[in-house]
Amino acid sequence: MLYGRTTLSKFVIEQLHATPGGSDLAALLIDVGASIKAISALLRKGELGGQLGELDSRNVQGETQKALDVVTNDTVLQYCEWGGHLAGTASEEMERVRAVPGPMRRGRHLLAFDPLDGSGNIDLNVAVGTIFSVLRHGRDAPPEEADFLQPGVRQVAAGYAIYGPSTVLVLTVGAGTHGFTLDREIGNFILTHPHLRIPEQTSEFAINTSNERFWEPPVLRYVAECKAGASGVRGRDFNMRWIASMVAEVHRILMRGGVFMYPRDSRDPARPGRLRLLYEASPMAMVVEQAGGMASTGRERLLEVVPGTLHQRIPVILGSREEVARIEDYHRDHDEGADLPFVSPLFNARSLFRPEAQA
Ligand code: FBP
Repeated sequence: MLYGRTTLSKFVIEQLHATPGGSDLAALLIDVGASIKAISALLRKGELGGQLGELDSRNVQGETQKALDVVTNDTVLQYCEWGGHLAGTASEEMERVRAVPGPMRRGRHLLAFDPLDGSGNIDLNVAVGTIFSVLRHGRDAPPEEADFLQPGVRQVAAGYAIYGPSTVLVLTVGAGTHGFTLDREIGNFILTHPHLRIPEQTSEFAINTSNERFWEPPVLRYVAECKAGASGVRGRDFNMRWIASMVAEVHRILMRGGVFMYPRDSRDPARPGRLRLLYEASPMAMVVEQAGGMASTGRERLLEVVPGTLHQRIPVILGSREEVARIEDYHRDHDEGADLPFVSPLFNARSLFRPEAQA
């Protein structure tokens, strides 16, 4: 089979050889691929690997760290720092930016990553993933936090790996989104899903409805319409999914369409969203846009948001283009006060939106 013969290495070398800095980026992505193979091998052992369970430590977000959060973070560093292509790294598990330590050679790229997204699922044997984003480092000095604070449109590569029944690496270098399946027997990622396209329409949505009382009216309006299905304004039934692993949600959307929301909520005013901009939202937004989908905060294109801090959180709405555009319209209606006829029934008849919950 033709596609079975294109390895990740061949693909990135062919895609990037003619672009400035392309060989370095290709070499870095091959190292990222190697780290993903190592993580995949580790995760497959499950309980037998002796690495499951929680640690006493917390990460910078105050979340309890799993042993595997730390091990997988170290794995990415070990595989990617030595090659001379990276200037520094930032990760969910590291409070500060880490410049590539001497005597290793320092390169011109920055890698931001979440080594084990959905790690709450790891003990349950449910799919988890690694998310990564590559930016350029434009100066000779070791990188600092400010060097990472670039909007997602400046990413030169982004992607994720999903560790499920098979391990799949999904990658974009700005020319479409492509999926590679790990062939464990030969140890290579093989191009199996070239030019992924997200269907523009969908009847599937993913959101954690236990947060409903904290949502804003535009999200309440959208979800209420989906739930009303064929009996409501959408005139057709919708289906809901929630895996609690963003990688698994995004992967499903790439395979068959859908919309994923972790929207702004009022739980904690200091945290307008749950997901981290630099190493979760931005790379997924690039993957989704390059596959013909759309990624938004509800009020602006995710890829244009300029990060203010390394671990900034952001509302995320992404997936099938027509649905995300619709949800953006609902935010616009709300901000212009044009949605009262739609949200007032939510106040009155169905009690979905309680103003006191928004205070
Ligand atoms: P971690 O990176 O800490 O695992 O958290 C991110 C995440 O797992 C996302 O993948 C997912 O969308 C979300 O948290 C699920 O959170 P919850 O189900 O608690 O709302």
